[in-house]
Formats: sequence, structure tokens, C-alpha cells
Amino acid sequence: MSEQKPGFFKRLWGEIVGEVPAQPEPAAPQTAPLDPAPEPVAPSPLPEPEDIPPPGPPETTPGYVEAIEGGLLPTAEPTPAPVGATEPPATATIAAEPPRQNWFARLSTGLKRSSDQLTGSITAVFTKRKLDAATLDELEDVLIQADLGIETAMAITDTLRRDRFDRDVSGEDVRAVLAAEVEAVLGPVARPLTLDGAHKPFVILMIGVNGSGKTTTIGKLAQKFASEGRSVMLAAGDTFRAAAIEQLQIWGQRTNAPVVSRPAGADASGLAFDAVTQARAQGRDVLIIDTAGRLQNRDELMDELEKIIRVIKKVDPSAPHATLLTLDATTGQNALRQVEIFGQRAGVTGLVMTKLDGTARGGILVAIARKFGLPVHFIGVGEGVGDLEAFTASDFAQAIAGRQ
Ligand SMILES: Nc1nc2c(ncn2[C@@H]2O[C@H](COP(=O)(O)OP(=O)(O)O)[C@@H](O)[C@H]2O)c(=O)[nH]1
Ligand SMILES: [Mg+2]
Repeated sequence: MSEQKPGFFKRLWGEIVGEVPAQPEPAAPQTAPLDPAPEPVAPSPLPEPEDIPPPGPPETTPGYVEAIEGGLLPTAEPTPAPVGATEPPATATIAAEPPRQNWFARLSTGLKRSSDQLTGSITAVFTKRKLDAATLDELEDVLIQADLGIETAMAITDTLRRDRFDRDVSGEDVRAVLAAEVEAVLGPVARPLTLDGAHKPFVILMIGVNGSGKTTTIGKLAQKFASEGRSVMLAAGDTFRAAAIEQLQIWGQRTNAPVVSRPAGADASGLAFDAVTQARAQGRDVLIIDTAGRLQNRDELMDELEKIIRVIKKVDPSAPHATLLTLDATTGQNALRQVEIFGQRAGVTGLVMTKLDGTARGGILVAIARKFGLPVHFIGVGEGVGDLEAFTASDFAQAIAGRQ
């Protein structure tokens, strides 16, 4: 269990699994597969005002892609702004973090709803019943609906069938088997992000579909690295909207990290080049580069990412040293496609799963781990600067299995 936040994983468990048997989240992304192109990659579940599609064209134009950035093509007018790193002004207005009390209250509310459902479904199925074929089928359905993946669901039911068939089985027995199987799958992928000090700067490229949590995760990472005594620089590589640049600048102010930016509409790879050059000249330890996720089809998005990577390599052939893909846990099965496609084109080195605080679909991480074996470095559990947890297999397994 998390020592810093007692009870956190219990709450997380409620969020992840408690809702599973009753009703899968009505998350649109599941119906937005990456294929066939130019199908949606994934809609932003939390669109910012500028992301909301205007009435008319998006709905009426056949094939109009809404997935990335809610269907909006880049419309931002370039605004005059100086090129280069902006040191955070000493008097910067720092957006206030929501009080922790509110955060815990929100989680508690979620837990109550989840645990009610938990009592009403999983426990009802497994308490004081002999384990028979019908029970195993029900369990398999529950696990598959939890997005754990068919292989993991079958591994769990196979274990129970082998060890407990025709014997009494309790919800706790089932949860123990679930936890063990999930931990076995996640153990090999739970690997910390190691910053190799030989690279100065250590360049991290943050990629992922729009709304998946790239910019927020960059802010959280900047804070974490700064608190470890590293000097951090950020690059506002999502150049499509002024608001996206401002969002990163606010994180820069909060975390005291200079932000390299160009006016909205500028070429992202040129900005990345400048950023690596400046970070190197200043002897920064870490440079984190934000990217857009909203180009109108995935080829264009991937082309831009490839170009950014090529250009970065002109300054440092070994960079980027980490390419982190953010995945929104609420996206469900579509996350598998995102890993596949971003992995093919941009060479993902590690994953960060965000929004595990507000979903019943965190099981997808297990399916992703089993299929791709990519390192999972962090999980995002809220919007605040401190809401990034290092990923540990046993905590996650205990949480998703609802064990103390
Ligand atoms: N609840 C929750 N919200 C998050 C988390 N990470 C990001 N968000 C929110 O998700 C929305 C999109 O995040 P953003 O970082 O802008 O995504 P980007 O488009 O990939 O850069 C914002 O409203 C964030 O505050 C998380 O771990 N938990
Ligand atoms: Mg962003």
C-alpha cells in the first residue's frame, strides 16, 4: 500500500474495479478505434473550450475526423510573442492547487459508489457458492469487462478451475488469485524512469493523443525532477493553439522551469531544435518536450513526430533519451491501438497512464503490459502537481483486486 497516502489504493480500487461488473463506463473512446485511417484516435474526454467542435462542419462532413482535438483543425492565429525561453517572472501568478481536502472528498464519493457496486455484484456472485462452470463464466465476463484482457481473464479462471473447482469460494479467494495474476503480469513492466546523467540535457519527448494528459504530466514531472535538485527546461512543442502554449507556461511558472516557446502556428520541430540547443547551452539536466496530439489524421501526427525526432537528433544523436506515451485510463481498449501506432512510428520507450483516479477501466493497463511489455513508469491519479505516482506492480494489483 502507498505509505504516503494511506488508503489511496483502497480508493483507487474502488475507482478501478468497483464499477466494473455493473456497467462499463460510457466512454466514447472505445467506439473510436484508430483504424481505419483517418478514423478518430481518441476524443478528448475533457475538452478545453477551444477544442469543442463548432456546430456544422464536423457533424456534416463525412469522414471529418473529430478524434484528435475534437475535430478542430488548427485554427489558432499566430500571436506575436518572442521566441525563446521565458524565465518565469518572480511575481508570476501561480494557479492555486485545489485544496487536498476537496481531492480526498471527491475520491471518497467515488469510493462509496464503487464499493456499493462491489458489494452488489462481485461479492454476490462469489460468496458462499461452489465454484462451477457458470460462476467461472460470470467471472470471466466481469474480468473482460474490466479491460484486463482475455488472456489475463482466462489465466485467472484457469487457476481457480484448477485449484478450487467444486469447492466453496469467496470473493476474497477470487480477489487473491486476481491480485497474484495481475502482479505477475505487471511486475516486469513496473520500471522506474532512470535519468542518465551522462546526457545533458536528458531529453524526454512526451507524446500521446489529445487530452491524454501530456502537458499535465510534464508539469508533474518537472516538479518531481526539480524537487530532486535537477534543473529542468520545458518546450511548448504543441504549437497548434495559444492556449496549449499558455498551459505549459503556467506549469513552468508553478515548477520554476523556463519554457521554450514560439508563437502558435510555428513549426514544432524548429522549436524542438531551439529547445535542445538552449538546454544544452545552459547545462540543463532535463528537457521535456511537449507535442501536439490533434493533427487531423494520424499520418500527419506521426509525420510531425518523426520530424521532431529527426531534428532533435541533429543536435544530439542520442536524443530523445526517453519517449513517453501518455495513455488516458478512461479510454479503455482504444489505448491498445494507441500504444501500437505510437510505438511503430515514434519508438515509445515507456508509458504513463493518467486519470486512474476517475475510471473503472484501469484494468487496461494489465492488457497493455501483457501485449507490449513496455515499461510503465508512472500513473496519474489527479490533476494536481503531486498526483503522479511511481508505478508499482504490487500496489496496483492489490488495489485492482480490492485487497487491503
Ligand atoms: N483526473 C485526472 N485528470 C487528469 C490527469 N492527467 C491529466 N488530467 C486532465 O486531463 C485533461 C487533459 O490533460 P492535458 O495534460 O491537457 O492533455 P494533453 O492534451 O495530452 O496535453 C486536463 O483537464 C488535465 O487536468 C489525471 O491523472 N487525473
Ligand atoms: Mg497538451
